[in-house]
Amino acid sequence: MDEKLIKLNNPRVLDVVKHYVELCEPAKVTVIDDSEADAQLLRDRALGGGEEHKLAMAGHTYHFDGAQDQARDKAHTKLLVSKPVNFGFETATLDRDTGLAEMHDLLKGIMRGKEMFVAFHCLGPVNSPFSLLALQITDSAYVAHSEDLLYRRGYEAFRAANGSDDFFVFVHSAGALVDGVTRDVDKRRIYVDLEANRVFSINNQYAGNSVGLKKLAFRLAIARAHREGWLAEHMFLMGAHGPNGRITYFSGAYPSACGKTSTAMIPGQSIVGDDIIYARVFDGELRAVNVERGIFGIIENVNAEDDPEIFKVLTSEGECIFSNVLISDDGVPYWTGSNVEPPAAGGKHFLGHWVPGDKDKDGKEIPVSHKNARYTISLEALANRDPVLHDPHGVRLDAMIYGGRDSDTSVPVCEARSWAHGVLLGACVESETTAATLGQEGVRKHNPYANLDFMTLPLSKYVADHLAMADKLKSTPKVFVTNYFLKNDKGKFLNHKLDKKVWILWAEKRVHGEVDAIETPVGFIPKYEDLVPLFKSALNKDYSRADYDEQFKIRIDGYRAKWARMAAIFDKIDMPDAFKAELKAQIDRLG
Ligand code: SPV
Ligand code: MN
Repeated sequence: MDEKLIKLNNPRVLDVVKHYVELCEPAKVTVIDDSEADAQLLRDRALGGGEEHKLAMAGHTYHFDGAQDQARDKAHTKLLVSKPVNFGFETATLDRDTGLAEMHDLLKGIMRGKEMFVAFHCLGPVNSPFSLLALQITDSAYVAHSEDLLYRRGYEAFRAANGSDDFFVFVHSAGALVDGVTRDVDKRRIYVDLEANRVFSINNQYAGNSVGLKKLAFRLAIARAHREGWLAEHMFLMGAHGPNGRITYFSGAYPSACGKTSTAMIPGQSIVGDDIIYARVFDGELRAVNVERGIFGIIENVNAEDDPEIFKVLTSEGECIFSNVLISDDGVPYWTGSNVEPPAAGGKHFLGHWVPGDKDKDGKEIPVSHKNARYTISLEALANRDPVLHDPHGVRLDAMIYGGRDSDTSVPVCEARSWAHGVLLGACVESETTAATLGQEGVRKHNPYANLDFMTLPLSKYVADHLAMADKLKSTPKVFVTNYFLKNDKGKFLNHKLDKKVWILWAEKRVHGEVDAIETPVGFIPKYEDLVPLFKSALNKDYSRADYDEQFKIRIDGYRAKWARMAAIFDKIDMPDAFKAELKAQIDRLG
């Protein structure tokens, strides 16, 4: 038995590891502790095993997921349930016994000839009342390496937990590899076993499927938070910098392609995290931490002008894993929207060799990188990282934002009338499909709290937990909704990308009661005269009355249509009475 395992003095850890060693039959088992030597071992193994390759820049590597493994596999991610559950929305479930039996068969011998890594992590800062422990078993050094960049090391935290059996378990296998890429994606399965706080994930590498600590742990955490009276949210966490050095912490939930990372990265502000938070009440205050310590971010459109901080990290020495981008013959990564021309000779692409102008079988041009191509970096690398990142007490959350994508109705920023109204607005987040996704453009997708893909609770319970926060808090955070995508009738955006800085700084002032607002049926909107000085100081722009009128007019017909859509959805779900009353009041006000 491995000495590092024995030292943990944890019977459950020993049982779990023994069980999966016997079942998966790896050729070798390597236990990872918090040492730099073990982190280096993972980097070396990822390179040696062909899952990652070196790039020209020191510390940079690249990884390809297979052509069929480029995004989260919703259809094969299933919640194991012992009896049918009415979630109030579509979610894939599977009878627990059936799922466990199937998984047992699939795991049998899956690691033959491979090395099994056993790694320990802490979700949230170490030595923190927010944090949870997680044990990852995987045969993918790429997964273990990614987790080392994205999560805090937790071997010592496990030791300190003194034999506690309270930890999440993730069992992953990339399955058979060809050229470092999963072969049997048709047998990809991700089974979430809420009852045992564990998740199985096999025959995949894309981090949204494979990295247990990310969206797999998040699903377990949502259910756990409900049981224990706290919140696990699909939210960024950032410090908005107000007057005289004041920092006000905002969290925000946005469906993908709605501006989440760019809001967390607004110039002049500070980032704590870009994806997942845990929030708890202490002494009547809602406080939050970033569960992660890195970013697994979409690389498309990251360029020197729009994302200068991230672009700098991606083009400087230091640890960074690029996935599914173009790799030139001289080991330089290229991606769509970087404002850097790929070489005429092309290079290696996740689909094979690629040269500019290559077309797919339908005659469509193949882009430089996959639209979900990613970078994996540590937050430490970012110059705008907030120093509170590892504070075990977290930060006081003063505001929450729900961001949608709507071309024709919603104003750029609007403050909810109350906490309960904010809970309603979060439940009614919608995002229009963009040209970048398959299918028709401009179709509105309802995505409550930007959390639909990860919800492991009936929506009614999740909403009830949010409503109940009002009774536990001395004062509730202010809630805002944003829409960066309003267009005029000629299809032109009404706002510049950087305008979001003004909306956030306005919201920051609202939190502190420093600016007034206009009450409308849908919430409070900014006054023109308060935005003018913010546009000037933040962006050095003269903001015109005509622009304001166009952006902030209340498009009653569009709003009525939105709330009719919402009423139709929520009529079919058994929601809490307070929620139904809020929804009715919203519709009545618009009437
Ligand atoms: C998201 O899709 O919300 C992400 C990336 O943050 S993934 O890891 O795929 O979930
Ligand atoms: Mn996410």
